[in-house]
Amino acid sequence: EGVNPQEYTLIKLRVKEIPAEWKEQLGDGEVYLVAATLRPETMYGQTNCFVLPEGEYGFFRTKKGEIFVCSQRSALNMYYQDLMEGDEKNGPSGPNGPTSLMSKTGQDLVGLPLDAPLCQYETIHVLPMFTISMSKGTGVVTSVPAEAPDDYVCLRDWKTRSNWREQYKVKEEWCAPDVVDILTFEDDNEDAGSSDSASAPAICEQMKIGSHREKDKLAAAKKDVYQKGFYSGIMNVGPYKGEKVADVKTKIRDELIEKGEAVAYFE
Ligand code: A2H
Repeated sequence: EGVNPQEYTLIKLRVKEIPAEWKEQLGDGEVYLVAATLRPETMYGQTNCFVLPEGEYGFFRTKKGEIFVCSQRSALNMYYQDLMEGDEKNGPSGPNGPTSLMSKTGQDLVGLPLDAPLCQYETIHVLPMFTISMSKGTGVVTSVPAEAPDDYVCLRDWKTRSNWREQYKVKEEWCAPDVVDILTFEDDNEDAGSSDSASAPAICEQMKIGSHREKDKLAAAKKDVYQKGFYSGIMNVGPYKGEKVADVKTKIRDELIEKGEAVAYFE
């Protein structure tokens, strides 16, 4: 952890149907998987959500009475950032931190139906991603395949690999959403057919990335897509259609937070 904290936006993905056997331990309150992102302006392009199958996820009560699903480590950060309920007793070693109502593995979360803010799909589902780090963000990643190479290749893996689907109990319909093209680019010209030449799918196909486990290739693709998206991207959906990403990114983040659909989070 460096000297300068990184600010993320936590996107609240509401669980639309809570398994009956969880309800007793959870009690009242909406349950949200919370995904850390650096690109809140891309949330129009969400197609699914990712968790680490062997990762451990806690269910933590927030100060507003909601339940956040995330890593223990991020819940402790949220506690210090005054977002979480916790054990108020201050022992000699300080507060004991947030208490988890329940704990599940990522695999247990696979398939949950979610309602995601700004998303063009009414319901999206939780899928596994093998490259998630439990020591970054919340351990939950929301998937925007148009702009994030990892997300594009991982979703493509689940769409195309029936043996993986079988092994991880992933239903084909959960991987069905198509990429939503949320940005266009200043240097696009229609007849050249280059409208998505800067997007993650085009770059991943060009680089022949074979699966989402190819970390080095994905790191290179990511750099490329991010720079183009931020510096020459123009919104192609939503109320800011036609405006530059650089001009609306903060506005879109602030509106999500104001509506209670996201929170600021530092680490
Ligand atoms: B980003 P940085 Cl559209 N493990 O959000 C792996 N990846 C994680 C993670 C974890 N524990 N937590 C967050 N992330 C992802 C959107 C997005 C992101 C777009 C384009 C690029 C992009 C939609 N996914 O990130 O290491 C999240 O994906 C490119 C780096 O802190 C988060 O933002 O820089 C980003 O990585 C944070 O990565």
